[in-house]
Amino acid sequence: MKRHDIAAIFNEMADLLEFRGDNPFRIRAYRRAAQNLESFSGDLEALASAGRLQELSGIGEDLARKIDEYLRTGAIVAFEQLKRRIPKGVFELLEVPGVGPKTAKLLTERLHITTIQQLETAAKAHRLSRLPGFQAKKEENILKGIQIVHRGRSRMHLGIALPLAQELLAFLKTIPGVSRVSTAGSLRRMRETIGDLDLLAASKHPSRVTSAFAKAPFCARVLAAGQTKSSILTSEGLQVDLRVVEPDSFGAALQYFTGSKEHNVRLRELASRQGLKINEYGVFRIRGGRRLGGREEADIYRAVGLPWIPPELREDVGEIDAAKAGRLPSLVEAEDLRGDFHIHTTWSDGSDSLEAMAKAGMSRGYRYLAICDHSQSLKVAHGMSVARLRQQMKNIQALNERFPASFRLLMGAEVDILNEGKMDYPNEVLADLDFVIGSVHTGFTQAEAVITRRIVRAMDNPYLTLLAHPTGRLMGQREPYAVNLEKVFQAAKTTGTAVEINAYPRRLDLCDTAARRAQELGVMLAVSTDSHSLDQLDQVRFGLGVARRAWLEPRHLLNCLSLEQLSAWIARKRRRAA
Ligand code: DGT
Ligand code: CA
Ligand code: CA
Ligand code: ZN
Repeated sequence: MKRHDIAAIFNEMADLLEFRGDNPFRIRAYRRAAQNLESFSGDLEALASAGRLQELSGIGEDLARKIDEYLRTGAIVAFEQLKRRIPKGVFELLEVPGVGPKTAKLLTERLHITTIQQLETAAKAHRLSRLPGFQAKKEENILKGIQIVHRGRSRMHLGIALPLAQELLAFLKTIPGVSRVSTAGSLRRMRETIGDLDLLAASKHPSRVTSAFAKAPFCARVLAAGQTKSSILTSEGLQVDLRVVEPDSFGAALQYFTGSKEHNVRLRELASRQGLKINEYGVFRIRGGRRLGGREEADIYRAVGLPWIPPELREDVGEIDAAKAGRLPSLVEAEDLRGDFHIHTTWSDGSDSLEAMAKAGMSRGYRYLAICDHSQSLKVAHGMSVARLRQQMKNIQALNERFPASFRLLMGAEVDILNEGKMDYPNEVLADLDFVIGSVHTGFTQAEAVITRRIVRAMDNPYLTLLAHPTGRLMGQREPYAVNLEKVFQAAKTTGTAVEINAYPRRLDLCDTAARRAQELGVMLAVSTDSHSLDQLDQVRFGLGVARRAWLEPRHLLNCLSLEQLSAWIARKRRRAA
């Protein structure tokens, strides 16, 4: 949990430095370090006490010292000093999308606005538009941003909630007498955001578990404490509901508290038509009350004549009918993935080298990684000139000669889709690449017809293999652009272009329902991580969650293909266009 705290501090330092007009490189270094800390899955304290913090990507001597300081003292003096030099209200204002450090300065100095509430009132009264350099449009955007803050505060995205859940489960397992633990609720169903976190433990001595839980270091506030139930708030502001049940009812409770509520209602209807009753203790005959099971989740489904249904499908979206008909999908699993396509390195805005990324890919058991750094026009992300791209391709070829035959780096690029669908590299350059991603990184406010045509035209390019983050949304920060996905999917199908499920937890783009629709239309999909450091390869699990919620099987995903099948798939589009 400490790494979340430190990441939050680094992000805040970046904002405050920006507010003060500090060196942009220094600001970026803090942001990158924060990102890397968020995705780091190892033991930070162990690394610190071994004096090895600098092995983390993006962490140099200075940042390592600050992390160390936080771990030892619970604070970073430089941060405290910086904060004291900034007016108080700025912190809250900076949370609003559309309010950057410069705007925050104007708002505090000219209008003495120091809360989001005051900002909302002022914007509604059009007092912002009287500020120098302010347009009505900007005022509108700030109001939209305030809405996002309100929404974003109520639910937490999986990228934060899932690692937190794992830490809490690990804690529960250490309590004597706990025989089984699991997540439940929306997190177990891998929804993209979590309202509260539901946890389940089996023990014959429930009150020992609930009281240990309420005294745990991560517990910031106890909301409700009972013998078998406990609700707490963590320091991250996440509410956690823990239930402790008899080992013999663990399966029934897990089924009940995993939900969704709608799925459970359906299942109970089905049960009652068969003279059965399901509750959190088990499944029972209504007549006579005989208990048919409840230790395992599958007992519940079996009693009503169904196979076990994976949690990701339990949304009352046809899963019970599919189960009845024996037509549940064989959902894609982590082991089915043979590679990742969306990988950044130090050649653009990533923080690890080609070789480090390749090794991380190999150690995950991948067969290939497509290196896709940014293209020339994306200057803020150090997009590569054609000459640099060619140089990188040479380096990749040289590395491949040294790697075992079971693993290949693919020469790729994440190429900006410019206006009117023009690609940011000429075709003769694209033709020399193994793998081409196309992305929209500019013009997010274009009208639906304009941005849709732009993307559809890009897909006509024979070298474009994968359309990345198709809607551009960033949860809590940026709404999707106005693209018409239905038209994009049709074009993807006819041109033979794959569409990405970007696994970056703030993106998850496509989302579950859109990905399911794409699959229904026969579009090939890919789960890729958009990794900017080697730890982020792990974020594939969030994309896998989306893929499973979209009912995807291995055959629907480009990165479940062998290298040979993948090359053939890419070649087919190129040939068709020739
Ligand atoms: P969330 O927390 O908003 O992300 O969504 P969930 O699905 O985790 O909802 P939550 O935490 O309110 O409840 C967890 C599970 O407990 C829910 O998925 C199903 C079960 N549950 C809660 N309330 C009810 C209810 O009134 N009826 C039924 N059948 N199940 C319920
Ligand atoms: Ca919940
Ligand atoms: Ca709950
Ligand atoms: Zn990218």
